[in-house]
Amino acid sequence: VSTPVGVQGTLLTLAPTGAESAKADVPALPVTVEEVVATARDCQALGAAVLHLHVRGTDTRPTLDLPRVREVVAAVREATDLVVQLSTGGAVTDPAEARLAVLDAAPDAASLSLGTVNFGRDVFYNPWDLIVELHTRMQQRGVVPEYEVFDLGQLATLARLLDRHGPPAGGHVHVDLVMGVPGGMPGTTAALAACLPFLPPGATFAATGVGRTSLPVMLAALSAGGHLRVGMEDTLTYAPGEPVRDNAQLVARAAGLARIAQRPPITPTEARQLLGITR
Ligand code: KMH
Ligand code: ZN
Repeated sequence: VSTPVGVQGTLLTLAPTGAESAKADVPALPVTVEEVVATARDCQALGAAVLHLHVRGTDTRPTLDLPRVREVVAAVREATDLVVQLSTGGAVTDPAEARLAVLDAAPDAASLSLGTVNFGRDVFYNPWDLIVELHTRMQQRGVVPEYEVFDLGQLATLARLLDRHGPPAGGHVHVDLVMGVPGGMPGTTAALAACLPFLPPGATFAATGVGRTSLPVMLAALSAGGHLRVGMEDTLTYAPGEPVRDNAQLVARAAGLARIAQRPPITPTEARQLLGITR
């Protein structure tokens, strides 16, 4: 596992849409190609460097339909320099084959969830064989994974994966701690600190706190030298009683806190250097 040198700031990943919220319930959620592109462009200007992308169909519902995924990826690439990280997590109901097929859209990067976790009343299903298949296909295609960790034990799975199946494409390990999911680890400073000794040597990490854990997780991650993921996939309330206006509001807050921490947002070019993305 290689350690990136020379990148000092904070990597801001934008997760603008997700697969859980309905457009009818959250009108500000970007779901059309035009909305996703405008969001990506605005948020890059505010400091986002990576786009964690769940695609919606023309009916506004989550889809893994490959032509649609390719269309959205191409539109974002045309309009921004953001690292395009496709979700292979999809929605909790998506079958493994469709989640694997997302890699055919040739993103720069893709998420790779490291274990099965209760997701509210649903189950987000990530058995070992799927984890290995995603890891191996990403190695073969030069797609750089971001390892999604919902619970401490999943870091033990990451260690086993790297030990048995070798380093990821690009050689660098980057982990995203997804905290505060109902069924996963809590979004607290103590839980984040508990994860740190179990990160692979040389790895970098980001964290995101779902719902009301957004701000405490952000502050904990910054204080621990970590990077940040923000967006309406994870957070729909800006402050108690105040709905999020748009994704830009969340990126602006994260960028401001990163500046206060004296690790300002890095550019997409620096993000590629950090993550080992060469394309
Ligand atoms: N939509 C969640 C069930 C990922 O993008 O890789 C899973 C998820 C993780 O969002
Ligand atoms: Zn996601």
